[in-house]
Amino acid sequence: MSGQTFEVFTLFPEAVAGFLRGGLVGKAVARELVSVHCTDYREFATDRYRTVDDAPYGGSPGMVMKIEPVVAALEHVTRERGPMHRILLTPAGPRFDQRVAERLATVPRIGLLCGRYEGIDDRVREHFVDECLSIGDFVLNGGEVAALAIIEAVARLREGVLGNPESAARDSFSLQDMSSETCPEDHGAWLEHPHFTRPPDFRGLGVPDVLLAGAHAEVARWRREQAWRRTWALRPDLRPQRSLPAGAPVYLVAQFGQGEKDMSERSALLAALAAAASAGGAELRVVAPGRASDLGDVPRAAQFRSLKDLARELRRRHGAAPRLVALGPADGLPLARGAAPLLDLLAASGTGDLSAPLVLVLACAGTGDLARPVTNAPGAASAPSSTGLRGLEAAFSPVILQASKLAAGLAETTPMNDSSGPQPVEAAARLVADALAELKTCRSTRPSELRHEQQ
Ligand code: 6GU
Repeated sequence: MSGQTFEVFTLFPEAVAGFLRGGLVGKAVARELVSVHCTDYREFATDRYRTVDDAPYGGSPGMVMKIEPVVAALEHVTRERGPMHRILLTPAGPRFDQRVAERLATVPRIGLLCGRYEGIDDRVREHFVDECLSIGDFVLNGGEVAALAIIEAVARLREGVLGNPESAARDSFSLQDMSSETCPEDHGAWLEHPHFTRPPDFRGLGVPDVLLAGAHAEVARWRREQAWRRTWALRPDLRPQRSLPAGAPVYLVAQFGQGEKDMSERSALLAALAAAASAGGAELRVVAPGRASDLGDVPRAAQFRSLKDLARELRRRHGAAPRLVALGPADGLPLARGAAPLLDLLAASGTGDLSAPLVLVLACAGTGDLARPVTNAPGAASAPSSTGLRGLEAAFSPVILQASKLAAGLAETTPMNDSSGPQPVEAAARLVADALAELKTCRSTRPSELRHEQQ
């Protein structure tokens, strides 16, 4: 890859050039990986006073940069050093971000036009540039700081500019695979995990043990989880939009224990879940050991005596091991809101195959709430053996065990929490309905994933 050139157009060429002499960009310039030219608009002003601004037509406070010196500067540089991709820096442009930096890193010659005053005569934007960019929702006195930010962000992505090319790939906002190579279409931007270095103790402030122990796989898992937590807590807007493949079957399972259960409560719950399932494109199944008579309108074919029986049936029907996810405020594991954390969990748990049947299990052994958890988290052993998850590894994909472990670890992350304790049936049904509806939208709006559809 040969060098990349930035042509900066500005009224303050010295300030811009001065900054770029320092740091990694300065080194990259010295090594001819990157070159930067600064061109002063003022040199292209033609009157005696070298005027580059004028009062706005229509009247308003402030001055506007004149079109002639700007276009003269552009044309001069184009003649001297060749054409370039022209970018106008303006707070009214689309937002510059890491995706844009990655795109610009592939462009050999980039022109950055800095405005001052109230901006540049708009005919420049309309007829003389290829795109506009802003670096954020705030107003600077001119585009110079924005140009510097863009040069630094773009240049560091060029081969050889950073000492260690891997660090660019691991930065916050870069495309990272949270599912560790198992789910290639599932890239997204995540905030980077935190870093620590010596000393291991500073005024009593320690470093996470897992990093000191240095077991590679454990460190990698911890970092993924940290990136996941941080992104959810600080910038949930950044996380990738995951989706289930269009044809992926989803089952909603109401699981009743052997304990006494108010009949009207039970049928109200079943009705609510049936509505949630059908609205969300899922099929309802019921697991209830030996109480078929209580299950009202639920067809026999949808009733199972145990999760194991259900798993066997689903494997027969779909030819793939179903993945089981327990939903419920279990052992400090709160209800996840919406489909997003669920999908993250599945992806992060290491399954590449999001098209396997997904089984969402609601535990409803109590009366009127979901206090009775179904979970693989420690403590799950207390669930009745016929309906709990023990011994189910053979029937369900082992992925689930990992997913649940991860869920337990991630449960504190604010945005996915509902810490209000056991949910009344209606609230739980509503949460499930929301999650299913979201899953359904994901599935129907992502045609690129149709190839995963089951045959
Ligand atoms: Cl590109 N220019 C100016 N003047 N202000 C900004 C900006 C650019 N991006 C954010 N604020």
